Amino acid sequence: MSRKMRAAVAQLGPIHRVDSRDAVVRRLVTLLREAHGQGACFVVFPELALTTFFPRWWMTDQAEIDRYFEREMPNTATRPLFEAAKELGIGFYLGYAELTEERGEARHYNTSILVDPAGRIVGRYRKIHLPGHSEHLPQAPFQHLEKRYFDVGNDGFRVWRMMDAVFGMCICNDRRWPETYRVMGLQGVEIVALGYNTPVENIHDREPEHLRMFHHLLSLQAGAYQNAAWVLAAAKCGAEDGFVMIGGSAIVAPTGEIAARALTEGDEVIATTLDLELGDYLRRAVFNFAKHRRIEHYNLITSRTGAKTEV
Ligand code: CDT
Repeated sequence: MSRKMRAAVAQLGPIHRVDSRDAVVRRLVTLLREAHGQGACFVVFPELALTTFFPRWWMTDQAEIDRYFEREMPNTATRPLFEAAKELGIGFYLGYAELTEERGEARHYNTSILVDPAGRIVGRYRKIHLPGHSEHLPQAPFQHLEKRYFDVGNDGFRVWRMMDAVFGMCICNDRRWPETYRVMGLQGVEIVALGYNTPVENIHDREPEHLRMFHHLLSLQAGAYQNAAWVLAAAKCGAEDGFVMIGGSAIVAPTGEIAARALTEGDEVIATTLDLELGDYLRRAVFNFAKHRRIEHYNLITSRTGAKTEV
């Protein structure tokens, strides 16, 4: 039986520090309507889609930091997005900064949610591979303070069944790590949704700019192919207060081929029809995990974090 689903990725251009949540949500609703107009029943928005990419700014006042976080979801600002989704019958993935309490202590997560076409939150993911640093780097052109502002996610890499397909989620830097996709692949993931904010410049090690886009697409394509899944990746991009991030939002097929790709560095919707059978065929033909994986040789993957040369 052929299983097809039309899905979209909604790329966001820059969000500046002065931009209000209400203004951003109006943009998200416009993109959601456009995705629906293109026939999509699911749309992916970026990481931290409600604010500027604030980890680039050094801040010491916790109240100032917390202004970038959401204490509940939906809330007053985001409710119009949930209502529009319900009205149109379209599901979505949304990234945002989550402030919650665990055992009486404040916790800060870089979070994404999976929302069904009735506007209900059916899944939550908290970013696990937090990049960057926690100390102030005054000489750097900008900061990348995810390790300072966020706790490491504590929900693992899970999957959810929605609209007769198996969905997984990850966020930005997670897409570079093969373990991210494989843990979901082992749970039969068919569609991996992810959002990202990737600066054009790598502040840790100078590298040619073209490699930023190359490594982004390489990661998506390898993750998709090796796990026979569709990968839907949404950028927040362009120059936020002068700090430029890559575009390149893409929909990648389980074959590893790019099925659709954004052309701009602004608000843009791309859509394609996902043939879920394509994943089924690859899971039978090449990546039949049960038949070919050799877990007795994979122990180091979970017992060792850093590389160590012993010869
Ligand atoms: N947001 C995010 O995770 N960005 C990282 C930048 C890495 S360079 C410190 C990324 O992997 O794109």
